Amino acid sequence: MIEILGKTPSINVRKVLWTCVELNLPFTREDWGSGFRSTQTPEFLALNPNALVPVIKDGDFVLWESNSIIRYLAGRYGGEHLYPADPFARARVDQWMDWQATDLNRSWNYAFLALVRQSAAHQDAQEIAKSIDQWTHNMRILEARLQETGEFVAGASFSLADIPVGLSVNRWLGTPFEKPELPAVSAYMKRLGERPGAAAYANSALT
Ligand SMILES: N[C@@H](CCC(=O)N[C@@H](CS)C(=O)NCC(=O)O)C(=O)O
Repeated sequence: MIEILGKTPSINVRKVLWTCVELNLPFTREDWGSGFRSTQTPEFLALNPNALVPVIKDGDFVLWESNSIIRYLAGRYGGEHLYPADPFARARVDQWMDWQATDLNRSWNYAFLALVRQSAAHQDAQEIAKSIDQWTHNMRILEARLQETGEFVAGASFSLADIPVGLSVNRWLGTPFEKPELPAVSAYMKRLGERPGAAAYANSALT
């Protein structure tokens, strides 16, 4: 049984939870991270020296970094339909997963901490506006991509990349500021919402 360490408000933890649902993989989960058990304890740091969630234990095998974890789970537990072996198809999935973890994630950071987490250290109006601009720019890139595929981010079928990207769209929708119409993104979220993993972990109760 896979053990997941991490709280559900964490988007990175929810990547792992949603992947388990897609793979029909049983798991247990413990609440770790700010607001729950501290990741700064020697016990947790021995598992992940970065003091970040998620961490998984699969028997004696311990792994951190959410995207590495979901690639591992797909690779070990029959997820070739989510993470194809063909190098071209796999590279396209990796491209969008890495884009989410770097450019997209970086762009929302300030606005999300200010407007959703209400962080006192993130209340500079100019920085909020800059973050919203960059986030919107990236969401327009996603809109163009989804108009092109008409289905999912890596192509015609659902893939591992739709998990981080879908969770990110959910975060976009759940962060309160004026947003442009992005019709292909809206249709994409409806499509994803039909999946039990998305219904559980990419919904309006969780940003
Ligand atoms: N690159 C890491 C980032 C993990 C991360 O930033 N986790 C946050 C929660 S989303 C965290 O653990 N924050 C510290 C805490 O909650 O104590 C990954 O993708 O797994």
